[in-house]
Amino acid sequence: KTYNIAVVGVGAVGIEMLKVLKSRNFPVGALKVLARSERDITVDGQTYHVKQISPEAFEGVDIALFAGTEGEKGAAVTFAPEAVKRGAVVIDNGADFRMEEDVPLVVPEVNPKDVKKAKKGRGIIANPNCSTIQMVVALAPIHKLYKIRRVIVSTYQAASGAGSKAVAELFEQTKAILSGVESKPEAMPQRIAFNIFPHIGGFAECDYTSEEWKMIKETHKIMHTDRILVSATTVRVPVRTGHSESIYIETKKPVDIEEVKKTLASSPGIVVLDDTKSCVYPLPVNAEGKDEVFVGRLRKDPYNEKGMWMWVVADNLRKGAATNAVQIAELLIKR
Ligand code: 2RA
Repeated sequence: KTYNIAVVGVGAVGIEMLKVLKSRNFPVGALKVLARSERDITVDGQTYHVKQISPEAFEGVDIALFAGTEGEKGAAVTFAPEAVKRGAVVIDNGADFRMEEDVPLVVPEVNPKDVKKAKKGRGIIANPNCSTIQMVVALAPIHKLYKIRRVIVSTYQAASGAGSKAVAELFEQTKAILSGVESKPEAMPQRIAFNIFPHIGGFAECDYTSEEWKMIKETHKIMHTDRILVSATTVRVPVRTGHSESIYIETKKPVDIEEVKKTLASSPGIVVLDDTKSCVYPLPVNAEGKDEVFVGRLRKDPYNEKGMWMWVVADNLRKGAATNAVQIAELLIKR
């Protein structure tokens, strides 16, 4: 059996969705690629005809993957209900529906059963924010072992999380500065070349950014508990693709770090890279193009038997966006 798929949006995430559908051999029947304007695009040597989005374009579509644009009231607000009306299930990578009660927010390794709620709800499943996805994949098995009480996380987020224009800015600015020319930020709030800044999204409640609130609220929704006290600082770094996170965890029961390593290594979607003697730990350059979440630098807090650290890296365009969305589609067709 095959399924008719629509991919909406051909920015960094939309392109990755096309690649992931192919690399995971998703049983695609007819494929529609939709965007604001009609054109042809080439991805990995294959040409796709992009049609202009309209309500009628969703006729006959079984699953619509919206690539989503962070922070914008994107195409999903207008067109997701139109797609659902015509019988499709929508998987939306944007932020518009994530916190709505009748829209499940799903990470297949953590809360796969929540996809069921889509039918009774609005026919929409939300894909979480990239920095949340990789964190909860690594937290969930530890929560099962010891019950997590508190999480303190600092992120090191790549330029591609802010879109293709931000990646171009990283490259252009780096070249400009190396040639002695100053260059003003346009796609990002501060200079990114040879710099980092603790500012992702807009500033919101209690002086946390919207990205930091996403890591708190989305974690609670996905893990079905608001008793994990999450506090985040989100930082943009001059990396092309691959978000990294330094995560401190406090648990209810004492931590056995060898047990954590074993459990994470056998958990779905996780690769443990943790051999400090040989300088092995996860790196964004190695995670680029991969679907898994990489975990390393696992260590106990020497001053707290219920405390531990880990370093978590994933490709923000793949597991942080496109791969997670396609995995949700895989869950749907299994049902
Ligand atoms: C970022 N949160 O890295 C984003 C993308 N989803 O800016």
